Amino acid sequence: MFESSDTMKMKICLVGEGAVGKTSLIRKYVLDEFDDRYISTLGAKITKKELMFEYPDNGGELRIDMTIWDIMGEKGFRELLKEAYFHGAQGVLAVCDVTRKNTLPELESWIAAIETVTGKIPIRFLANKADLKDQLTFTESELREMSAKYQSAYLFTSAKTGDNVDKAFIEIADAIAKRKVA
Ligand code: G3D
Ligand code: MG
Repeated sequence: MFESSDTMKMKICLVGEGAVGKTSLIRKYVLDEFDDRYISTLGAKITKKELMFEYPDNGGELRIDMTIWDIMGEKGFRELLKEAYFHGAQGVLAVCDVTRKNTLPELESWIAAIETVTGKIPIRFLANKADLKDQLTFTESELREMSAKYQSAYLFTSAKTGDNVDKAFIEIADAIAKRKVA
């Protein structure tokens, strides 16, 4: 049950290989609210977004203060800084690029790194650059298998067209909110 004036803070991390589209997805989602703070020592960029959810069944509205962490793709940094990156993260958007096959299996090591810090948390797999689906290098069933392995779900997204971008952030926020009240 939510009180009508509740605010829930959420930390969401985007992970995945370089150039899969993490930064572009965040920009597309946040639009004008883009916050350019850059923590150079961490190699992570933090953006804030506020959203309101209505849960009629719970008789309430929920304000969500979302903090989105854009993790740079260098693996060397990941091992060194994973505590700093992932501490307190409540959800992951695991991003791969439909035009580069290895970006999907690479997500397993990203998820392993985050889970050693946070334990199990909600994950959504995003197969980005879906506007280039004619260059698809893995099958939808490979994507489905990967997400099933983590009891998760996947979406084809495009930061270019905006396809499923809002949905990705809303779904992960919803999964986090439901998990918190459960
Ligand atoms: P990263 O933050 O994961 O490293 P970026 O990735 O957001 O920097 O994106 C890497 C490149 O992919 C960028 O191109 C960006 O424009 C492109 N890109 C990101 N998302 C999409 C998408 O959905 N569709 C297409 N077609 N391109 C996308 P450049 O050329 O600037 O390097
Ligand atoms: Mg980036």
